[in-house]
Amino acid sequence: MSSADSVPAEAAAEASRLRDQLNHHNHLYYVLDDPQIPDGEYDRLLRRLQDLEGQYPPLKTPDSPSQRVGAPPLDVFQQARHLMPMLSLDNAFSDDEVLDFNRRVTERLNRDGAIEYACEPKLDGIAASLIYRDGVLERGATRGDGTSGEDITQNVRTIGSIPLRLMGSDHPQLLEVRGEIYLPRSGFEAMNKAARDAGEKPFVNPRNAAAGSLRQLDSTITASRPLEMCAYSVGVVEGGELAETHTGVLAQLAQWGFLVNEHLQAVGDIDGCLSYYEKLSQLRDGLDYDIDGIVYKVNDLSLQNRLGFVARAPRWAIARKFPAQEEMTQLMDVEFQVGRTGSITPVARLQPVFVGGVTVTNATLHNRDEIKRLGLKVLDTVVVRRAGDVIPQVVSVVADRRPDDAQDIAFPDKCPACDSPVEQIEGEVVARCSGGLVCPAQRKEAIKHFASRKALDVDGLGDKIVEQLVDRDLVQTPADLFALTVEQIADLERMAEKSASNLVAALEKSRDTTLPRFLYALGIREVGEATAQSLANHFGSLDALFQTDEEALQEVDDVGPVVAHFVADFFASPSNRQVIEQLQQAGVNWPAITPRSESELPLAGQTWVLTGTLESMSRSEAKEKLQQLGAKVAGSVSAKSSCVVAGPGAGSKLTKAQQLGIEVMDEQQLIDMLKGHQ
Ligand code: 5U1
Repeated sequence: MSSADSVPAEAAAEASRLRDQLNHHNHLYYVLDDPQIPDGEYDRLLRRLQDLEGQYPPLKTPDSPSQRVGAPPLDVFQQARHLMPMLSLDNAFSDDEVLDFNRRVTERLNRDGAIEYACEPKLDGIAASLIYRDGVLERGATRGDGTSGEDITQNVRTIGSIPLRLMGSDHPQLLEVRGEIYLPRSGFEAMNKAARDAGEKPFVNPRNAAAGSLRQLDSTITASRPLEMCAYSVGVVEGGELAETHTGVLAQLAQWGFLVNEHLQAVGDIDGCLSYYEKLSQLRDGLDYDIDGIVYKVNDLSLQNRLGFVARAPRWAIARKFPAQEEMTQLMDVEFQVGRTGSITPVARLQPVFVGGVTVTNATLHNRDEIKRLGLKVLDTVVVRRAGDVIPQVVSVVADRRPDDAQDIAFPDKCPACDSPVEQIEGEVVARCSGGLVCPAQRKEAIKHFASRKALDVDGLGDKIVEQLVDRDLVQTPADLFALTVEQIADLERMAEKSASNLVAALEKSRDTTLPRFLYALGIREVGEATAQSLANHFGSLDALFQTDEEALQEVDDVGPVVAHFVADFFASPSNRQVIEQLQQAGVNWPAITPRSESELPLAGQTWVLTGTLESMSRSEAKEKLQQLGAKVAGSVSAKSSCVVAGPGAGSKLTKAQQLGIEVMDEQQLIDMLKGHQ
C-alpha cells in the first residue's frame, strides 16, 4: 500500500478543498489587492490544512499553500541552468535613441506601416525564472549570468503573488514565466522601520532589500518579507498554445494567476511609446514600487521571431532608462540646521552632481545615528540618491575612495543658531536645541509654518522675507505679522511698495481661516493636518481645547498618548496662550464648528481618493471639505477605498477603482454630495 493510499478519502478531499480556497484567497489578496475574507479566517483555513498535512504527511505536496511559510534552511544555493538563456535588454537614454530603435526594427522588417509596441514599466528588482510542469511550480531561479543562476525555489514559494499551482486548465504542460521580484516601497518602509526599532541596520533601497531577502538560505526569513513578483515574459513553452501578441501572453499569465503590471499598454506606433514615457514619468513618484525605465517590445510575436537576437539582447525590445537616481559625488562639508521644533538636522554639502534629473548640492543626513551608521567623514566620496520629490539622501560611503585628509564629523553640543545647549532625550534619535522661541532659527521655522499653504496660507510670505523679518527683530511670534506696516515690509531686500502692500493685503485675507487650519498653523508637535481636523471636529472650539486634559484628548480619533501629551503641553504653556490671544486680538477668526464625535460625522470611517483635475476647486480644498465630513483622503486606491472622485485626465487610479468595483464620482457629484451635508 503506497503512503497516499493510507490517507482517508475524506481527509484528502478536505485538504484539496482547503488548498483551492487558500489559493483563491491568496490570489485575491496578493494579485488583485481585493481581499474578501479577514486575515483571521485565512489563518484558520491554513491551520486546518496544516493540521491535516501533519496528520497525513502524503498530503503535504510542494504546491500546497502551507509551503509558503518557508522550509528548513539550506547550506548553499544549488546552481540552476536555464532551459533557455535569460537575455538582457539594450538601453536607450533619449527620445532620439528610441526613434533609432524603431527605424532599425522597421528597416529589418521591411515595413512601411507603423509597428505596434507593448509598453510597460521596468521594475527595479531582481529578474527571476519560474518553471511550471503540469501547472505546478517546480523551480525558481535567479537570472545569474543569463545561462545559469541560483536555485531559489524554497524562497519563491513564500512569495504570495507567485502561484504555486497555475489557475485554470488551459496552460501549457511546461511553462517558464519570467519577471521581476521586488519590494513595494510601502513594504520597504515598514521593513526599515522595524529594523530601526530593533536597533538593526536599515536597507539602503528597495532593490537591495529585495535581493537580500531573496538570497536567504533560511526561507522563513524570506517569508517574513513582503516581496512581490510581476511577470513580464515567458521562456520555454511546451505542450500548449500561447497568444500571438506580447500583451495577449501577459493577459494569459494574469488568467493563470500572475501579477502583471497595471500600466501595461499597447500603442499603435513609436510616438505612442514617447507619450507613454512622458505619462509614466509623471506617475513614477506616486507608484508603490521603484522603476528605472520603460520597456518597449514589438507586440506581435511573429515579428519578434523574425527580428531575433543580437549578442545577448533581443532586437525587438529596448529599455528607455530614466535619469539615474543614484550617483557618486564628494562630501565637502556638513552643516547643522535647526527645525521648527528645535530638531538639529545634519545636512551634507556636496560637490554638485546631476542625479534623478536635477543638480543636487545638499542632502539630508537625518540625525547623529545616521552619520555613525554611514561611517561618514568630510571629503568622503558618497553615493547620493534622489528619487522623485524625495529629499536627496546620502546612501553610502565609497570606502576605498577615502582620502588621507578626510575629517571626522563632530555633532554640535550647542545650537548653531542661538548657542543654547543641544539636548537628546534618551530613546529619541533626534537631538534638539533647548532654546525654544529664544532661538531665531526655531522662530523662523515656526513663522514659515504658520504662513504655509496648508496653514494660514499667506500668499507672498516666502522664506527669505521671514528670515529678514526675524533677523531685523520685526517679528518674534506669528502674531507680530499682523502688525507689520507697508513701510516696514517695503524696506526689506528685494521688496518694494507694491509687493509690500500685496503682502499686507494677503495677511489681511489670511485672518479669515478655519479652526483646523489655525490648529495646524500653531505647529504643535505631531499635529499634522489630519490630526488638527480631528481635534477641531471633536472639540469644536479653542476654549474647549484649553480646558481639556491628556485623557480626554486620547478620545479623539488618531490621538494616542504621545500626541495627547504634546497637545496638552502646548495649551498649558502661558506663552503659547498669550500668542493665541494676540492672534485673536489681531483679528484671526474662524467660523464656529458644532463639536461632533468622529462616528457622528457623515463620512466617518470612509477613505476617499481624489484623482485627475478638478475645475471648480483645488484638490486641497476638496480634501479639506472631505476631511471636515470625517473622511480620510488617501493617495492611492485599494480595496478599502470608499469612493474615488475622478476629474478629467484621471488615469490608473480610476482604472483600478473600476476593476475593484469602487464607487466613482465626477466633480459635480462631489459638489452635490458636499452641498447635501452643509
Ligand atoms: N517590464 C520588463 N522588464 N523586463 C526586463 N520587461 C522586460 N523584459 C526583459 C527584461 C530583461 O527582457 C525581455 C527580453 C524578455
